Amino acid sequence: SIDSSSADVANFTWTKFFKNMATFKGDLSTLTAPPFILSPVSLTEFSQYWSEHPDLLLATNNKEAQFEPKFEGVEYNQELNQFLFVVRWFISTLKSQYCSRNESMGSEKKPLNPFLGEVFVGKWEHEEPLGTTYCLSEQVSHHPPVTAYSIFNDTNKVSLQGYNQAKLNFSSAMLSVKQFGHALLKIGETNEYLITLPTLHIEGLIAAAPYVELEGKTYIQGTAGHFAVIEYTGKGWMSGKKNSFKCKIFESKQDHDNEGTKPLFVISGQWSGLSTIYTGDDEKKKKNPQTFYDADREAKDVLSVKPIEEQSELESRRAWKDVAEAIKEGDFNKIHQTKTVLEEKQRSLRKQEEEAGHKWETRWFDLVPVDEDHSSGFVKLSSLAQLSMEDVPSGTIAGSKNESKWLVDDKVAQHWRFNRQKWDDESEINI
Ligand code: CLR
Repeated sequence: SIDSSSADVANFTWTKFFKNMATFKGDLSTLTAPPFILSPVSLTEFSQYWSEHPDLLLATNNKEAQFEPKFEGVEYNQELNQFLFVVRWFISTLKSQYCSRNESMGSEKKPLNPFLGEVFVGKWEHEEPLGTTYCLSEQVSHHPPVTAYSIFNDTNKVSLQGYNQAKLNFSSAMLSVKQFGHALLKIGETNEYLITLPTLHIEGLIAAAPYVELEGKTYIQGTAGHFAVIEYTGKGWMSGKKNSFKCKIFESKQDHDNEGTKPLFVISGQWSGLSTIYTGDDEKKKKNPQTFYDADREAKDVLSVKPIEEQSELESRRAWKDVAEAIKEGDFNKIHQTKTVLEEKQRSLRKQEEEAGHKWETRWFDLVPVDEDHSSGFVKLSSLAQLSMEDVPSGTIAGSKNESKWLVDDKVAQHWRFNRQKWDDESEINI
């Protein structure tokens, strides 16, 4: 049973928080929340969610592996085979990305807002011959908060890079979150995949038990032409199950646009549970269903991170140690006190920089104007998929009304890109 007096306090602060939210618009830095809804984990850590099933990520570049299930009557080639592995790996990342706080803390919580230059690093060590997969995450901007990441395995020649910025908007008892940024998965020397990030919203706010529900779409576009559209339907109107999605895979974006062309495959189900794959021909009749992915059956592979004592002061868990402890203790004063120490330090650093006349330099990532982005396939892949290259919500269609809403005159879009040389030259942070 719950102590009624503390429940009253909690309810009061939640109600107050909820009322404040009614007019809220902005980002993590301006959102204040009662202590019991604070998480001791910084947003820089969220980058690891892209690879908690590293075996599936690495399978995308296993030339010997044949994608299962295999349907008779479908013509498979190397590219299609790889594309199916990419889609399966992507679906496998969603449970980590959007359900893990509910699993570990009982509800979605407000993450720590990373400071400029905060980093989070770790690795997954595999059995031979797969080598090691590294994860680098860096807070490249504080106002607005932007996190960039790179996850790579040199042995297997698979690398993922991307960045993320969330814009929050409160309306009709719901917190709506637009994601800016994208992910780029590179496999071998020539194959690359552009992955867009879905819109989401936070439900359960009135009941003080928040959780994420995805909406909108994710697009995946490959260099060989393959195109997938994943539609999230939340509490599916068909199945009535939470976290429902439907993914259609086409040979090309043109095939997708052509109403007469059936998809090669249709996958449907729950991304946090079981999903089923059909051929485009069988889908309507629900003939010959085959399991695509079962999120409940795959245990996640936890990233290994150095002990806090061995970490640099820029590393997330070390920098936030006192605050995290205070949050775990639910000690309001201590949270405030420890956070103030961190914030004051940041403020004085910025002031010193200003006085010295230089700006903070990001560590492993560069902000690259679109017309100078020669290191990634972003421009080519965006045009294949007819997606906007501007600084607009992820997955916005090029030339759409939605795109023009976000455009700022004369502003050349810039995106965060991993600079491998900078990492190779790194001497202060090691994994
Ligand atoms: C960050 C990038 C990850 C995917 C992801 C998952 C959950 C999102 C998070 C992103 C951004 C911050 C977020 C969070 C869910 C809740 C939290 C929107 C997009 C907000 C700021 C917390 C609001 C507070 C309520 C819980 C009361 O790859």
